[in-house]
Parts: sequence; structure tokens; C-alpha cells
Amino acid sequence: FLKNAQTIGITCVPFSGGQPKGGVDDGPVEMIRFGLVDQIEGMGYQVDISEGMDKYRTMQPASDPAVGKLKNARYVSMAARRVSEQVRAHCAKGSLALTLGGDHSIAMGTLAGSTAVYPDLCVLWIDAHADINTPATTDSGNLHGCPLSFLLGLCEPDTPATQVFDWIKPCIRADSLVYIGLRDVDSGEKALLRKHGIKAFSMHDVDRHGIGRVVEMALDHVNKDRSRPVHMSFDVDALDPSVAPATGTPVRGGLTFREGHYICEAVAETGCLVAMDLVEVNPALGDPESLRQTVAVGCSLVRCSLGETLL
Ligand code: Z70
Ligand code: MN
Ligand code: MN
Ligand code: MN
Repeated sequence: FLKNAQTIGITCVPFSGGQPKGGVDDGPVEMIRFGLVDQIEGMGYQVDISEGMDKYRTMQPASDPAVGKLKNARYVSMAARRVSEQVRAHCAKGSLALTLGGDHSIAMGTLAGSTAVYPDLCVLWIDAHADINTPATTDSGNLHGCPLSFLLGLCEPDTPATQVFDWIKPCIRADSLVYIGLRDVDSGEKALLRKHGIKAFSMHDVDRHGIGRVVEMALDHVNKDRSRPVHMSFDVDALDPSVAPATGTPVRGGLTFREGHYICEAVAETGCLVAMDLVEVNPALGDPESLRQTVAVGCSLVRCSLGETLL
């Protein structure tokens, strides 16, 4: 694959069906309103926005009864499928696919799309949460807590849930995924991480080793010689709530402003980034200053991932 794409293919996903709180569907429009497109163009990139801001709500099925415990399963499946087609098209053109969420269930689409073009890519999942519940292990039934189980092929086979998501084929190997930032992991998820030997750097590891060493170890695990394409899926709730307050599930003890940016800068330095998601910015939560701060940090993380440096 070609390192350092010259075009950024943006997919806006105003979607909130993977969790119960409204407002996260306004994440993309707020990041665009903050000037993200001009900022990226100002760095010398071409920008290709594949679709407007039409709310995904118009494709919400009239009836979408729970599938087992899963909520809005048909709606989430349709939205993610549409996202996958857009991300696949951006990657197929050689653009870096930047997806602005929306809740994290849309990663079923972004990774289905990116891996269709780059089957050998590796995944950096930056999050407070592991998002690896299966239809059987989820307590909440919120699909933003489940995308990785579908992508890794960990769901119990031949169930109504797998039928609704039958277009998703297992596309990520357990040894091609690494987490940074975890601190709110369900017991069923911990069992899955252990069973499948999935590498995860929690906040405990960040405290122990420092962010520089953690990112180096994470990249060494999935991309030893820095030759594989990288898809980074960044949930803004990986950051400490003092840094990114406007998100649906803030968990204290998160990444500092600099730790979050360091991850993005180090990934940019590899030249291997082919896709990035920035998700779970919810402008409806908190006061105007919390909103401005969270949108600003989201845009800043994106710019750093695309190569913005301090000096
Ligand atoms: C929990 C669940 C989650 C984000 C919350 C939480 C998942 N493990 N993900 N907020 N971004 O409901 O499955
Ligand atoms: Mn997440
Ligand atoms: Mn999260
Ligand atoms: Mn939780």
C-alpha cells in the first residue's frame, strides 16, 4: 500500500442508534462547523467529502423490535452497511478514510469497509471501553458496546443477531487488534480478551510505562516493522472527562490532553494510517464550553493523526 495519502476522504455519520442518548448524531456537523475541512486543507491535503449531513434517522425502520437483548439492531446494521460502502470507496481510491461519528457502532461499517480494501490492516482501538460484547454477553443491549465482536467473528453463530448483521464477515484477526486507554471493561469482555489473547494497554499500563512506551509496544505488537496499513478507531471517551466532557459515557481516570495527542502524533509518524474514526462526540451533553472544548479536541486529534506537529 502507499504510505501518506494525499487525499482525505471524509464520511460524516450523524448516527446515534447504537446507544440511548440523542445528540451524538450532531458530532460530525459540529466538527465541520469548527472548521475541520479548512484545517485539513490548510495542511496541504485534498478533501473529498462523500456525503452530506442528512440524518441517518430517515433510514430508521418503522419497527425494530429487540433482537435478543440488542436494541435498534436493524437500524444499526443498515447504517453501518452504508458507512462501509463509503469507507471502502475512499480507501479504494487511495484516500485516507476519515469517519466522523456518531456513536461507536458505526465502526462495524468503517472496519468492514477498510478491511475490504486492506485485508492485512491492523487496528488501534483507543477507548475507555473494550466494545467487544457479543449479543450474548452484552448487558445494556447497546450496539456501540459490541462492534468488535462482529468484526472479529466472536458472536455466537446462527442466531437472530447474526442474521441481522449477516453482511459482516469476520475481517480482523485477534492478533491484529490492540487497545489503549481501557478502564471500564465488563466482566464478559475481560473473559473474551483473555480467551482470544487480545493485547490491551489499560490506563494502568499508561501509568506504569508512560504513553511513549505504551504506543511503541502497541505498534510493535500489531505492526512490528511499520509496514502494515493501520486503522485507528478513536473514541473521544478515551480522554479524561476533564479534557473531553461532552460524551455519552465519561469515565474518570482517562488519557490527558497530551497523551491523547501523543498517540495520534506517533501513529502519524509511521506513515501507515489508512483510516481513522473519531466517534462519540456528543454536543448535547454539557454546557457550551464543554461542547466547544470537546469538539476542539476532536478536531485537534484528527489533525495530529494527519501529521500536524508541535514544531
Ligand atoms: C458497556 C456496554 C460503551 C462507549 C459505553 C459500555 C460500552 N460495556 N462504549 N460507551 N463508547 O454497554 O456494553
Ligand atoms: Mn467506543
Ligand atoms: Mn468508549
Ligand atoms: Mn460502562
